[in-house]
Amino acid sequence: MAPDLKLLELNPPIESHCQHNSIERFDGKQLSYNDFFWHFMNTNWPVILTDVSNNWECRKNWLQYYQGTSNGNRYTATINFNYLKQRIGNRSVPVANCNREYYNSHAKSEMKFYDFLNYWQQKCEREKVENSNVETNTTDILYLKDWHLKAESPDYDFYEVPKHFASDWLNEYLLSNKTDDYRFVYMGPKDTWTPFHADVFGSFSWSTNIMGCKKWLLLPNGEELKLKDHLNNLPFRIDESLLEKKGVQYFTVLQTENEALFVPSGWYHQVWNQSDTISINHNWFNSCNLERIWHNLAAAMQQVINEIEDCRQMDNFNEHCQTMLRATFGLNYLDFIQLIETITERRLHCCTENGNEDNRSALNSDQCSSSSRLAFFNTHTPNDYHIRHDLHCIQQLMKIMLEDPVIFENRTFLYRQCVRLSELISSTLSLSTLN
Ligand SMILES: O=C(O)CCC(=O)C(=O)O
Repeated sequence: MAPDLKLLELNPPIESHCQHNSIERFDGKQLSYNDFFWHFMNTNWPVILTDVSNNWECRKNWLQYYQGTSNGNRYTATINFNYLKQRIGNRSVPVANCNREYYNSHAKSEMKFYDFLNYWQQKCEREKVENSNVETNTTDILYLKDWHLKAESPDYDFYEVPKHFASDWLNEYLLSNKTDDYRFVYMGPKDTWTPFHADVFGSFSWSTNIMGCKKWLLLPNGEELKLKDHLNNLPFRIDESLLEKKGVQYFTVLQTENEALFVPSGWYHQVWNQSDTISINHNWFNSCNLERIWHNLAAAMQQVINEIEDCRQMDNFNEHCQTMLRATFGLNYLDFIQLIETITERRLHCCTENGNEDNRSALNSDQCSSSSRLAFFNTHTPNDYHIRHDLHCIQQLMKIMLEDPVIFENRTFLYRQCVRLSELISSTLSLSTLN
């Protein structure tokens, strides 16, 4: 049976002078997709959404609830270690040691899931014992993070992507290609933490707390530059006193259970788990931060070119640069244009389903054979304005990309792809009504 799709209703922006100066909380059921899109994603400003995970399987089953607590809550949640073991099994999981620094990150290793859970359970039990003599400060503090549980177990529906975060071109592309993904589970005892960083490619991220409390320090774009040392390096860790000393503007967020934080593109942040915490996180981009991603990619390419400038005369210089770019940035020009091509074709297909035969034949035959509506994460479907807006933004991007010296000067496959996509979009749509 076809899934019951929820509409992502996007409307043209209404002229508003939305000036942000704090990070607000909104009820996730009350804030419309349209308002989130224009006021937060499109202005690249953080927001907290409350009550987002009420019906998620992981909230029901990964936790155990006890009635009556000292801090005024009616229920206290603890981790249901037995359920996790039985439902997920004893597979290898990625673990960071938050007490060990390794090349500007935490030392990482693989361990068996049951071993991690046993470590965590014993830590919880030790901490429950009053006046425990066990020294915890100097030992390993293990954080299960960046775990691709959903990709490993695609049939296990332990959460749903909130509608606000459903327009996600990165995972849409990767999942349609059945390759990697940027959907993660994080589980860690109190005092686990993530060092100072901005997210991969300059993507957005969302993080929903299934249990526990995270403290975030978030810096608006560019404020991190005040923290660079004489070698242009950013610090591994920050705290409020450092930020105050350097005159850095920042926000502190305490994210509690059942809340989602939207982290904008390029905002540096550091995160501490204030208590035992489990969260689900995605990295993503879409029409709102597409140009930022492209500019980051082009800047990373320029860095690669500068590094091997003295080899410019060698054969296939550009290909070598692209290989290095993929190794350092995680994406190169070819990967990016392939992603944009997939996103474009999936949207053009919706526009041409009953229409233009010429464009239909120019599209990938797989896309054309499907008569289903475009659905994000099998749940959310964009309205027509949304589809046209996405295409319009891609067309704007193609203009920018065609001016990039690497693409313009080489006039190779990449150049032809940009022209092709731009022409396909133009001939399919009358875009004059879009702002
Ligand atoms: O929760 C954490 O430890 C880190 C999360 C994070 O950095 C992110 O979602 O961007």
